[in-house]
Amino acid sequence: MNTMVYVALGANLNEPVQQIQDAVLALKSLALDSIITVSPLYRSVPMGDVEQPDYVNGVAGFNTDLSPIALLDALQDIENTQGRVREVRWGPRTLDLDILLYGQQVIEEPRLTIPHYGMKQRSFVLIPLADINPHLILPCNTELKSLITREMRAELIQI
Ligand code: PH2
Ligand code: MG
Ligand code: MG
Repeated sequence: MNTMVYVALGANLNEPVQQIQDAVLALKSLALDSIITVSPLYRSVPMGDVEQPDYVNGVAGFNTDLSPIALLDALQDIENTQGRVREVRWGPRTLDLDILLYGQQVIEEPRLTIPHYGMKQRSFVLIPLADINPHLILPCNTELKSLITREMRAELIQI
């Protein structure tokens, strides 16, 4: 069965824009007919208390026949291939690929929480997600656009 999924893209080390572009190519291999939609990329100030470089963030959407866990494994493979080292929680990284939405499914498993637990508060997720699907309704029945504030828009700089 094919399901529309949305994946958050983040990077803030080793040429982040290039990291995201490489990740997009790798994601194509997971997508039905290699078709993926990628939002504009944004520069964003790091969220959290760790001192680190600014992030490049975006969102990709595609149809896939991978199960949620198989998708998670595939995303972690791509992160590892691009030199991700798991050190500090919320620390700097060459590449972060987070599953935001898997169709309209709600999943609460030890390895996987979908929708992504922080997405409703994060400008660098909501805005690029709305760029590629302005009419999206979240599984909780909230309209995506209604979560985006003026302050959030002011936080991001489109690259
Ligand atoms: N990801 C984090 C921690 N902080 N800040 C920004 N701006 N963008 C991110 O993608 C991000 C973050 C952990 O995943
Ligand atoms: Mg992650
Ligand atoms: Mg993350």
